[in-house]
Amino acid sequence: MSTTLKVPSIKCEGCADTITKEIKVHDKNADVKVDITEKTVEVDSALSEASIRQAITATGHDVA
Ligand SMILES: [Cu+2]
Repeated sequence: MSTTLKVPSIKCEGCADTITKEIKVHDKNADVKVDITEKTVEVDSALSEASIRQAITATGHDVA
């Protein structure tokens, strides 16, 4: 299932890496695409949207 979330606090490649790694802690097979310009995170994974939101929030980023 693919979920796209808006994460306005994404500023750089470092943010993208941090978020990608944290999501992969919860699902190592997750396919994560971060668009730094659009500030979106697209996740193809078995994780629920709530779990993905929680993972992103845990990195200190805010999900819109
Ligand atoms: Cu950054």
